[in-house]
Amino acid sequence: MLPEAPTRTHCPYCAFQCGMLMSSAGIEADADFPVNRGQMCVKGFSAGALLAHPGRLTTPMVRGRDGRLASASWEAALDHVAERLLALRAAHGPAALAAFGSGALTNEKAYLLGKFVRLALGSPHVDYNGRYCMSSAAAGQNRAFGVDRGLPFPVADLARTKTLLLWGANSLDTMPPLAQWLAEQQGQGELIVVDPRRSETARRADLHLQLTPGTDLLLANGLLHLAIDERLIDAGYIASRTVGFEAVRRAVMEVHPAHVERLTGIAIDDQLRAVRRLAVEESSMLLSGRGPEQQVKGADTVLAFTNLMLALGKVGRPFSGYGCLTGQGNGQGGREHGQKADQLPGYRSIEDAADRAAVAKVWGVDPAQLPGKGKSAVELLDSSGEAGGVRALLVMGSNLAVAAPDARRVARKLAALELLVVCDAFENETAEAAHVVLPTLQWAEEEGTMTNLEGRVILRARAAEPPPGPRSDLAILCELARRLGRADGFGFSSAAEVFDELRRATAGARADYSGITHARIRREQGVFWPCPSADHPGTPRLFADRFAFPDGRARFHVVRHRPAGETPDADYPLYFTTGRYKEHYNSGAQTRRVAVLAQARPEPRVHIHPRLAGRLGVADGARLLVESRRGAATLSVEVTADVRPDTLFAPFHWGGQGCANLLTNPALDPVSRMPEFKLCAVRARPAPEGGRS
Ligand SMILES: Nc1nc2c(c(=O)[nH]1)N[C@H]1C(S)=C(S)[C@@H](COP(=O)(O)OP(=O)(O)OC[C@H]3O[C@@H](n4cnc5c(=O)[nH]c(N)nc54)[C@H](O)[C@@H]3O)O[C@H]1N2
Ligand SMILES: Nc1nc2c(c(=O)[nH]1)N[C@H]1C(S)=C(S)[C@@H](COP(=O)(O)OP(=O)(O)OC[C@H]3O[C@@H](n4cnc5c(=O)[nH]c(N)nc54)[C@H](O)[C@@H]3O)O[C@H]1N2
Ligand code: SF4
Ligand SMILES: [Mo]
Repeated sequence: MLPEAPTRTHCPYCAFQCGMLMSSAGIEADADFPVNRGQMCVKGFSAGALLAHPGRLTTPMVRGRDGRLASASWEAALDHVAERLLALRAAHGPAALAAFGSGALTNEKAYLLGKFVRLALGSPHVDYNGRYCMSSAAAGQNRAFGVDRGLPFPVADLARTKTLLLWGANSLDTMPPLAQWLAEQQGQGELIVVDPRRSETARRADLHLQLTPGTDLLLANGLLHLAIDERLIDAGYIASRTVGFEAVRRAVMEVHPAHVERLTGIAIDDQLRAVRRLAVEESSMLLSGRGPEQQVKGADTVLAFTNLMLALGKVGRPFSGYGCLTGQGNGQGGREHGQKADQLPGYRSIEDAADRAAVAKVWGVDPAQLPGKGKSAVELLDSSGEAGGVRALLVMGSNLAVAAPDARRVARKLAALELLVVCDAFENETAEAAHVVLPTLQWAEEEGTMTNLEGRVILRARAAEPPPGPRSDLAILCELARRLGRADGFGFSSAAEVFDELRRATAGARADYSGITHARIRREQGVFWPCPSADHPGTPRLFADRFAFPDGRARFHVVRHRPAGETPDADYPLYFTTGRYKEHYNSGAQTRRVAVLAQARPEPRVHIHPRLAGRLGVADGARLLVESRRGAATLSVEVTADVRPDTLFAPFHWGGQGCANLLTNPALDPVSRMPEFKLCAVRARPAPEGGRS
């Protein structure tokens, strides 16, 4: 049920968190919200279809002895979950219980999920799908700058930078309203895009560097080499604001431009043009997307970017610096408030005594009661079915069966769980494997705060009447905690109450929200963290004077190119990379159910260069069987010169035979534990007759 008068809220999908007005007349873009300024993409405009969707889950479902999911009352379903959790804990200890959260969750939900796992389950194991998304960028920024806020400046600053380099981000499809800021930027400066594919965004660029997949780190080191050769670096800045340059200088001087040209495929002239543009006097920015980050060397690649921008003296200067374009709706806040295996709210560390003490005090427990660090997402799931591994998993806001790497293995791991509980508004592919499915409210039906890609904390207001049946994730966690004998600390009756506790738990921490209130968010169109007190203005721009290390200086790190987890060879001669369509969102659990989006993009297609298509003997629309060492997918062919002749591309928004993650490599970055979604080796041939997706 939608209100008659328009209500201001925000989109359910990506980190741009467009402001929208909802009313019974439909959804309109909010012209006053300063990030999207009256624009939205087709996903946001059509999001209302999710609320009244006939396929929506309305009652809890419990799998019976006959193996089928059948409707159950809330009482019965919650009792059943609690009994099973208690029994598994008694038999195998608390570490057999775990939860898997999401960057789609509000700050309040992410916070409460972390608290639930540590106190009500008593387990160290909580992680979330941001591990698949932001972990490499986060690891890099933390190590270089001492804090990780995706963009250390507002989106509006992009329009005013002289050179904007988008590295492996296809923002025109993944954040379409950003186009208005890019158009302004190109009106007075230059846009450079690094992507192995001629994406929509690359098409718009003044310079497109179409590198060999997986060679980003080498190219970034090569650019720094040229910057040093050409005397473009800023010695004064390096001396006064950073530490560790000398070792990096020595390491990158061993990286010869001709070698870089050979491996990356980027001509030295183009390397030179790019680095000269980045070094321009006034201002420049390097922003990365998932292209270079979702690799086994993603965290080091981000450090190669921060090295470059620090050496050029850009970070913290007006309209300049390094940033990453956060992906999920609350991909930023979701990585700050304790649903990560090694983390407590406010970016506190679960391994730091002072941080543990601060949070334990707010939670009213002894710090010794807080478990230690848990397993990261892929490892957590991998431990299912193994001795000492996870036996019960509560999933809130992720469709692992489609979105996690090596989907066949994921299916086996989900099947090996003794208890899989999925909280979702829809029966997604992961819910199909669940023992219990709990129907949840959707974005516009409940209030909560989100932190957008700029670090701006916003309020997603309730704009629609909740239907009878589904419940809020917050209520589900509180109800389960009570049944697990932990009512204390879980007596919340609104998101606002949870937010109040979150504010206290983050006071004095790196991501300090203590000065942020709902009233301020409404009045100020969002408040940027850190915001340590009610009279603090918030912090739209970081690093102008200092970095978040005790000495205030940024860190250089020596990072070296290394091969991908898997590279093409005689058996699997092609690169396979994955990404997104404008019309679909992530695992597609939501957008595949929206008619206009499903009609616009009914299926995944594998993009293939005309030369390769000719060699394989497939034409547009034919079906191609793509195989990796882990599995096979059958996809319909889209012949396009936008991909390299050595590379296939497919979106990952579908399950079934066309699921891109049947092919991907679960190899992990050693630091960020990010899987290598952007790169594996495959072979391809026309699908045998009858091959369908
Ligand atoms: N329409 C739409 N928008 C979305 C989403 C969505 O699913 N659909 N999801 C949201 C989320 S969660 C995220 S994380 C963001 C992601 O936003 P982006 O990072 O923009 O999205 P991707 O398409 O995953 O990857 C970007 C580009 O990386 C390129 N790439 C592949 N391999 C390499 C490589 O080796 N090096 C380099 N440099 N580039 C490479 C791909 O060709 C692709 O064009 O989008 C958000 N917005
Ligand atoms: N091959 C390949 N795989 C990838 C990627 C890639 O580029 N290539 N990208 C990775 C990235 S960046 C990401 S972010 C992941 C995303 O992939 P997933 O983790 O699967 O995330 P989504 O598809 O966004 O959402 C999953 C579910 O959350 C539900 N949901 C939304 N909001 C809420 C809420 O408030 N509460 C509850 N309980 N449920 C909610 C939705 O209905 C949906 O069913 O995929 C990763 N997988
Ligand atoms: S999906 Fe992202 S860009 Fe599109 S309307 Fe929603 S918030 Fe805006
Ligand atoms: Mo993401």
